[in-house]
Amino acid sequence: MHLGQIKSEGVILAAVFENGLARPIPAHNMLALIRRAEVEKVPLDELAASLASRHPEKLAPALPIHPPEVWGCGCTYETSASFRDAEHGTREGMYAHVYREPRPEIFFKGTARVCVGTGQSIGIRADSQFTAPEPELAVVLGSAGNVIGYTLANDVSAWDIERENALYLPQSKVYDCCCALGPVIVTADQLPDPYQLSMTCTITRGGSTIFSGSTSTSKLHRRIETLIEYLRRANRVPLGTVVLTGTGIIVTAESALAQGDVVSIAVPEIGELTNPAVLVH
Ligand code: DO4
Ligand code: MG
Repeated sequence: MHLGQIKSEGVILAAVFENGLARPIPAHNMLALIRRAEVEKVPLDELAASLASRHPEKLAPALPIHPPEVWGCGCTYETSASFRDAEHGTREGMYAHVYREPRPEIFFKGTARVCVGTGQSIGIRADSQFTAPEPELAVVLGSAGNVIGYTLANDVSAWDIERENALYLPQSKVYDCCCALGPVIVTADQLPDPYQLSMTCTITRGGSTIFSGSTSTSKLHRRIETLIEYLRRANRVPLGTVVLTGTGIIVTAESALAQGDVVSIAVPEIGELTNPAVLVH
């Protein structure tokens, strides 16, 4: 099932998405729906099907969940580790080390405050000259760290700030509109093999494609359950937490995001996450 949220008369509601239409779920946002499914011990898709309106409407998907916490995993694809090491001449090997070691890189990416849904603007820090999209598969967690579903994420990052000094990582990663999620959440039962997904990313500027890249989640160097297990060590993240599993697509410096660029990330089984970029101050 494809679940998400819509905005109706200023109110965010969970919804079931089918054939390009939405069936809103009255009186529940996505967090409330997931919480209720846990409390009542019913499968999320069954609960959603029983509560959803019988009248499909043409409504645009909003941010699919307002996550209490978003965490990012890094250097989970060889391309990301080797690119970052090449960038850091003086700290050669730091990223390759993390790529190889059992403990993954996990960083705090923010809360719902910094998240946007498809169609909404992602941010370019005004003090960054090289901000890049990081297209990633993301998972939504239940209260026991179980995977409820999958969505797409853009871990928008100020790479020049990260490159200047590793201690600046939080500033490169966390700022207004730094995380796009969506368009929908595909429930876990509907995506039995998250390691066989083809992902593409394009950046268009003034209608022309200036970057196009692709990867497959078969190149993800970690098991998703391992990432979750490390995240939850001594850190019981709340229901609805979103975990970004890392980028396998690295954009070129010539394609550094500029105001007005449009980034599209697509996985056929999940949909397309499309966001224009704006400067944030
Ligand atoms: O430390 C760098 C962050 C890495 C990252 O976000 C990624 O590989 O996706
Ligand atoms: Mg990333």
